[in-house]
Amino acid sequence: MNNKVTATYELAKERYAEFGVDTDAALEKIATIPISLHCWQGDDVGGFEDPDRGLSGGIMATGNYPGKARTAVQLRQDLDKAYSLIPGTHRLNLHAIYLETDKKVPRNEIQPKHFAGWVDWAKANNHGLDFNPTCFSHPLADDGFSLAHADAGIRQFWIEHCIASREIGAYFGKELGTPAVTNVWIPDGYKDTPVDRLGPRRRLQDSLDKVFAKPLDPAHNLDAVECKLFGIGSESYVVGSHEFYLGYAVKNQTLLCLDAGHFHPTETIADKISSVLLHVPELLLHVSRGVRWDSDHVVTLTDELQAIMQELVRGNFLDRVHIGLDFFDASINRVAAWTIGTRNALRALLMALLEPIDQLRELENAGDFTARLALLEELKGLPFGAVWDQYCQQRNVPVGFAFMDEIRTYENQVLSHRE
Ligand code: RNT
Ligand code: ZN
Repeated sequence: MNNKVTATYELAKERYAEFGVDTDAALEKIATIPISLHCWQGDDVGGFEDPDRGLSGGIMATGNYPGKARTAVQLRQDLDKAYSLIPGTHRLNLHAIYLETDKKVPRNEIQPKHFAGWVDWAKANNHGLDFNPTCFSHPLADDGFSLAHADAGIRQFWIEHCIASREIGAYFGKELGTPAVTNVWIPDGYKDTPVDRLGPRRRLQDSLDKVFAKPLDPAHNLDAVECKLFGIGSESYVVGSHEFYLGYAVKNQTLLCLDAGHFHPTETIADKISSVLLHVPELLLHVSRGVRWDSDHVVTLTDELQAIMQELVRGNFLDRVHIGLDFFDASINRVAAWTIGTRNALRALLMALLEPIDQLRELENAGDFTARLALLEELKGLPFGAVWDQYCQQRNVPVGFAFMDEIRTYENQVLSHRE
């Protein structure tokens, strides 16, 4: 135990108390909120289905930092390292291409047994699991279409893959006692201006209706759909746009997935949360960071990230929002990328939990917008870092930059020996 951390925390606690904020209560609360780490940061969205197959579908991991995981055992080892550097107990979000098999299994034939290794690991480590069908990086999606494909046979293949994926989600939920969110994202779209924008959307709607036809117990599986504005090679038209999926989710009462990198560069998802939650039961977030054409940079502690977390806390939405991450950077240590991005998501969440929300609301309701502005700005100067350090110390994970020592040791002892 580092006494300086404790002493600094005690002083910080007093400063927050002056604003009526209970820092101990905030630390208790944050410990109950899981973040779903995305498995695909660990191997540049490669998966184990076909090691030689490149990534396609309008997303791209750039960089060739050494030491990426090539097997499920390595990926779990890397994840264990990352979780050991992140305070709290968190989930894992798997993609279908992360199956474990001896011989090649077609995507429309994947089964729970192909993910049993993940379930054993999740049970042993207290992780909930989430899931995603993989409708990209596959010969039958190489022309840029999957569930909205013009060919009925190809559509059927992807429908079957998505149905099989929901069953795997339900298996996770049943085995682990916490529902899996199974999120459908498809790459479908056109590089250049189409003349028929309606046809592919009709086909997607029809495919999704087939995918979701069988009701599954929400205690085991929750369905989500993810919209996007554009991808690489689908710059002019994406079938599953925001309006498409918002409408679909409202009509069918599925979850909507909002990915922070999937909107116009000046458009943020924070403002969408309260609107959408009036019309759908729950939300999935893909916390990410868009940079120019890329929607998947490592999450940093930006104003946008803080605005998202503030909305979740201020609106009392934490019970209805599943927080997932979505970024992939192959140019830096991948375990560090997970650690930095997740710690930032948690830091922003803790900041939001440390707001004197009742006082801010009173000022707003009284029409005192001057004091509302003044208080919001004052809060930015409070000793947040001392509370965060205390949280890390409480949870036995490295305090502050010390986590980089562990990353470097792991790189020397494990990652640098991989080929
Ligand atoms: C792509 C979507 C999607 C993927 C993952 C790998 O733009 O954000 O969520 O990143 O399914
Ligand atoms: Zn996403």
